[in-house]
Amino acid sequence: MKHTIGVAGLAVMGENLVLNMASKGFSVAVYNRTYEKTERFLSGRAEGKEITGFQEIKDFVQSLESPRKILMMLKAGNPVDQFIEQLLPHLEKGDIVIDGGNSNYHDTIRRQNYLEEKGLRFIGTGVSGGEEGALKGPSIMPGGSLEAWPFIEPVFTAAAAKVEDGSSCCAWMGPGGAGHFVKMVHNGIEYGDMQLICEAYHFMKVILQMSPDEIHSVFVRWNEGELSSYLIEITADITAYLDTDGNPLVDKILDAAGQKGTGKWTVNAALDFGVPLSLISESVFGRCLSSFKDLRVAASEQIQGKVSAFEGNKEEILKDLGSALYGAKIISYTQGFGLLQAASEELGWDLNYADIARIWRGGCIIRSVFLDRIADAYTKDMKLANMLLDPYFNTTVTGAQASLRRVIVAAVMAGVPMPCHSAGINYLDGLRTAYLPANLLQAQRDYFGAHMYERIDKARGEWFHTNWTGTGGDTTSTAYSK
Ligand code: NBP
Repeated sequence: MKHTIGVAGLAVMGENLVLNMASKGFSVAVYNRTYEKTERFLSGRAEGKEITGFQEIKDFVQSLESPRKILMMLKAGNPVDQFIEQLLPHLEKGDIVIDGGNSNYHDTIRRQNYLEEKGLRFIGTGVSGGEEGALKGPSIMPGGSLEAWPFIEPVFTAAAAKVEDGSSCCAWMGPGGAGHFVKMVHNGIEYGDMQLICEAYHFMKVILQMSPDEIHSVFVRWNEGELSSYLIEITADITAYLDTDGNPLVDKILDAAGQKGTGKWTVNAALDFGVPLSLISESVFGRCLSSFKDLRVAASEQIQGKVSAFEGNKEEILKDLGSALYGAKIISYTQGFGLLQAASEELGWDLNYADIARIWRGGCIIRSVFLDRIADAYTKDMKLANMLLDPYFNTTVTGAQASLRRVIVAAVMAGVPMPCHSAGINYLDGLRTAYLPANLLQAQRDYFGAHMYERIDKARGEWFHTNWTGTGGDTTSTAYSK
């Protein structure tokens, strides 16, 4: 009997996805570069299940039903290219190679073209949910060769998380790198959500000087309302977790954040597509700044600044903090979906934003009740120019504005950084401002570089140059709008 699907790469994600697919009734062939890991898996967690291991790539490939479906769960980057080369001699036309790792979408576009030239089909898919998601049901975001999708769909939709209405957290994203791009933006949004939560925690701990128990209770309460989400839930758990000496473990963890790169890619993409992604960018830079621990310790001793406790009404500012967090979260998702929109339009992906919000409701790290609101907004208006123009988000952000301002003012006065909340209000104020001082900026550009400007009393697209000093010539530069 041939196997339905083959999985290459038996680290934490691969192993758990294999067990997940086997539990849904699919027979799975497995391969890992280091064979001892395959043996350990077969005699351990895979024992007694419809899972067969292979030491040779050739045997692994030949054990699969046609067209062959091979899911790579490998370290992103060169290992994926190397493994594709090792697979190629054993594949036949029509076979389907799937990359389920966190690959860069540019690599995915390149790999799809490369494999399609050889008559093969390629899918680049985002898989989110970490170890537990992979085992119990992740959110799956496939894209690439559309003709391959019907062969993969039954396995992926069965393995993906299911939400309350029974729908699967897996949907076809689009051609080329669409799946990995959506996963990348998911991770960027995750960075933003995490930093926003950390800023709220910092505010409670340092400005309001709340005890670990009090902070824990706030996260528990937040998880029962509109902020309810996996990340708030785990934060509640983390803040209650005690070390062996009975003190909160979180207080003993070094404040230097790590990162694997998908946040940085998201920010790079925002720059490439020319869309503001300031909140998520601040979350990436926040991790960078945190990692300069020694420098910060030295600077904390050398640069004087105010860090003081809050003197106003604690109950009220705590209520503001919850509203501010929700408002800033809405702004972060607005920017994230703005990036998806820009990429989709420029690369012709035709992304379905409502589907994206729906498949993020379960399985993945950013899962939350709030995503239903985004799905509703884009279902009502697929061409929504900006999420904040949707009536629900408009009303909610307008309602949260005052809280967001009060919280940021309190943080600035206390000398405690809230870069993501601040980026949020600045974006909002920029967006809802019909006039920005770019008139002066255009004048400066024209002054030193003859870059020309448009005038408010003339039609758009008509360009003017002024000889500001009287000594310049008439030659102008090209007008750039991005
Ligand atoms: P890792 O990212 O740690 O990758 C380890 C796997 O890659 C092992 O099976 C290893 O084989 C294999 N590998 C390497 Br390294 N170089 C190879 C090569 N040249 N040829 C063949 N195989 C090679 O595993 P992971 O944490 O399970 O993640 C898998 C993918 O899923 C990654 O792209 C990751 O970014 C993504 N992802 C991870 C998570 C998570 O929470 N961990 C969540 C979502 C997505 P070996 O055993 O022989 O060394």
